[in-house]
Amino acid sequence: MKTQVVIIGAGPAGLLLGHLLREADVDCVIVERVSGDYVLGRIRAGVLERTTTDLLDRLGINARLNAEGLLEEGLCLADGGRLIRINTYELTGKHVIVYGQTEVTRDLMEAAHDRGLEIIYEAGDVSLHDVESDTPYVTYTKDGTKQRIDARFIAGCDGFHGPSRKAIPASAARNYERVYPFGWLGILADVPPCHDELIYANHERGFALASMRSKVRSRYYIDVPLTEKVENWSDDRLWDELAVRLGPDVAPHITRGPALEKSIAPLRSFVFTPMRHGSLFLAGDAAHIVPPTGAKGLNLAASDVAYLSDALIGFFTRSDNDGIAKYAEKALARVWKCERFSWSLTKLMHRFPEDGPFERAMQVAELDYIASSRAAQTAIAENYVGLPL
Ligand code: RFL
Ligand code: PHB
Repeated sequence: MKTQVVIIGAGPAGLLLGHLLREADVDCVIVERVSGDYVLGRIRAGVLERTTTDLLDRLGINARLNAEGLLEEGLCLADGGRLIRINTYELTGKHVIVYGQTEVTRDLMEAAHDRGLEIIYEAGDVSLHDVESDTPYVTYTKDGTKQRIDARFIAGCDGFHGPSRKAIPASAARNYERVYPFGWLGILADVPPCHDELIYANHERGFALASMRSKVRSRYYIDVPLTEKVENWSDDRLWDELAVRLGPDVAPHITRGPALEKSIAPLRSFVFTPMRHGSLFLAGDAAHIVPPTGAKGLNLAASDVAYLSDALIGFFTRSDNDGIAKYAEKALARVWKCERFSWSLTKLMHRFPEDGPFERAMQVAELDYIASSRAAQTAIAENYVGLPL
C-alpha cells in the first residue's frame, strides 16, 4: 500500500491528525496495535482546553461535545480548611469543557468511518523503516500476514510506549525526565459530582482531586506511594480518604457509589527531543508526558497535531516546506510551557516524601499569595484554559 502520511497510533493525537489531513485531501492511514474497543476502555483525560475544542469545531465533530460537554468557569484549590476559587472565565474570557477522552475518541472513531479515514486496528509488530530518507515505510502484521505501507512521512502518535520515538537514534536524541514518588489512584463512579467545578486539594494526608465526566458521573483521585496496589483500596476506604483530604466543607457533598473503574497511574514529566527526525514526526505522549495535575496531556497532544497538520497540509497542497522545517521548534516551545505549569501545580498541591517544614511553608505562602492576588490567579487561569497556539 502507498499513502502520503502513515500515522502510528489511534489515540486522540493520531485520530485528530488523521481527520485534519483527510479534511484537506491529504492521504493517510492510521495503524493501531490494539482494537477500537480496547482504546475506548482506557479511562484518561476529562478536561478539554479551547485549543482542543476549536479543532473539533473546525472538523465539525462537535455535536455531542456541544450537547453534553460541561462548560467550566473556574477551578478550586483546597488547602486544609480553605477553598480558593479561581474564576478562569472572568480572568481570561475562556472556558474549559469537561468531556471525557473516551468520548472524544469515540466521536473521532465514528466519524472516521463516514469520512473515509482508514484505521487498521490490531496491527502487530509495527516497525518503522528508512525514517532518514524521503521514502520511509512501515511494516506490520495483520491476521498472520506481513504488510507494508510506503509513505512520504510517518507521524508517530503512538504514546509513551510506542515504537516511533525509539526509531530515532540515541546519538540524535535527548531525554529530559522527572519521575515523581507517587501515583494517582483514580475512581470513576455513576454519582453526581460533589461540586460543579474541579477541586485540587493539598491535605496533610496527601493530594486529592474531585473531577467529573458529567452531572451524573464523577471522577476522583488521591495520590498514593508508587508501591501501593489497587487491591488494597476497597471503594469504602477510598471514599473515606477522599472525604478527609477534600476537607470538611466538601465532604458532606460527596455522593458515594460503586467503582466503575479504579486504577493507579504513575506521575512523570518527560520531554524527548527532537520532535522531528528526517521524515518522522512525533506528536503527543510519544514525545512528552506531563503529570496529570492541570489536565494538559491530551490538550498538548491536540496542540502538537494542530501544528503538524498545518505543516503537512502546507507541504502537500502548497509545496510549502516552512511548516515542516519549523514544526519541532514551534511544538516544543508550547510543550515546555505546559511542562512547567504541570510540574509547578504538582509541586504546589502534593506532599513530597523528601519535603520538610520549609517546603511546606513555601506551599502555604504560595497558596496565600494566590488567594490574595489577581495577578497570581491570572497566571494560573491562562495556563489552565490553554496557552494560545
Ligand atoms: P495515547 O492516548 O497513549 O495513544 C497512543 C496510541 O498508540 C497506540 N500504540 C501503537 N499503535 C501501533 N503500534 C504500536 N506498537 C503501538 N504502541 C502504542 C496505543 O494503543 C494508543 O492507542 O497517546 P496520545 O494520542 O498522544 O494522547 C495522549 C493522551 O492520551 C494523554 O496525554 C492524556 O490521557 C493524559 N491525561 C490527561 N490529559 C488531559 O489533557 N487532561 C486530563 O484531564 C488528563 N487526565 C491523563 C489524565 C492521563 C492519565 N493516565 C492514565 C496516564 C488522567 C490519567 C489518569
Ligand atoms: C480527570 O477528570 O480525569 C482529570 C481532571 C483534571 C486533571 C486530571 C484528570 O488535572
